[in-house]
Amino acid sequence: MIRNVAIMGATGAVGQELLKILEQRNFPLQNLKLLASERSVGREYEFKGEKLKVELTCKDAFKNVDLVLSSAGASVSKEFAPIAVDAGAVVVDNTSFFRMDPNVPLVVPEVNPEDIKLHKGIIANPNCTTIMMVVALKPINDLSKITRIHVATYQSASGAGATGMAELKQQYQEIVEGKPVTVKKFAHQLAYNLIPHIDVFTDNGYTKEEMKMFNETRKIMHSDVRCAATCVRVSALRCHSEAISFETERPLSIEEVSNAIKNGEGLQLCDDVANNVYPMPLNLMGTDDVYVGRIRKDLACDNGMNIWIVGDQIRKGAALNAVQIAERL
Ligand code: A2P
Ligand code: 11C
Repeated sequence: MIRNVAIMGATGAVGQELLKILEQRNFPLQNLKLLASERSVGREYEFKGEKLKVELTCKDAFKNVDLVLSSAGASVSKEFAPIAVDAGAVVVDNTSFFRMDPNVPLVVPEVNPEDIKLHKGIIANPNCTTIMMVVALKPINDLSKITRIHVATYQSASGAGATGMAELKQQYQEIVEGKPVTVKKFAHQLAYNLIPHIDVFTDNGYTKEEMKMFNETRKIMHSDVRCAATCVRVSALRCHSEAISFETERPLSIEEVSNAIKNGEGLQLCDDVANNVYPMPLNLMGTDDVYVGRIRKDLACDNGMNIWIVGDQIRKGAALNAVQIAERL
């Protein structure tokens, strides 16, 4: 029985969304604890009309906590998730640290909810771009096995957290005021730009973000599908977008794919090009589903289709997915 819940990283972009979602979905909890670094201790946030003070993330913070929703970065999870589990809590972890650990289930409730029960204290929440992609591909894979995926992502500043969004806003302000542009969080100026570089580069020339899409997709879908990704940071503020090309074992029609999306869990079909209707980040901030449009045959590949998806990655790509896992616990 979950009574006492802690949000680790409560002051961050995902932490703040967790607070909202727990309230919006009336998550059945008795006590909520907000944890962050010493920088934020004492800061107050409202939850269900009550003011809660941020406390320090430390060893003793997890006494009597039943559930930890954690989003404070990989090194914080590495240190504190095992401590929380030893104290008796289940940890739903938003960071990349435990995702590929064979003892840790990696879960998207629309795709592999059955894996939740395999947990030994920690359940990992996948990377946002992977979550959105597998939610969209699940009902298509049920029609015919997907054998190959090429994806290009268009990831907003919010993927880099609250400080990423603040930096993008500051850069536009500085440009308007004719001041030198501050670049701290991203490798280059993001305003007016695209940066084909998210997370660090690995030995094969792909970034870690791109390899997350390869490895996490296989683990979640229980599939040997291969996914080649190019992950790009764009100057949208919030909501990630993805251009996905996939190949299936048998050819699918546009109608079959559209119907699968229309009836799929956590999905909205948004595909009416005659009226310029397709998903866009600007319209979808704060929404819960993954929106799918531009469904068409791949002209360069037999059995191939192309789709365009957009989702609010702070919600479905992170906080909402974590709360949905907790609800199923
Ligand atoms: P704080 O605000 O006190 O720095 P985001 O991903 O939006 O940048 O948010 C990161 C979250 O992780 C924030 O809540 C941040 O708290 C928290 N955090 C960062 N470093 C630590 C740390 N060393 N110990 C605990 N919490 C941390
Ligand atoms: C981004 N996807 O958009 C990243 C943020 O592995 O949880 C989340 C990184 C992760 O920058």
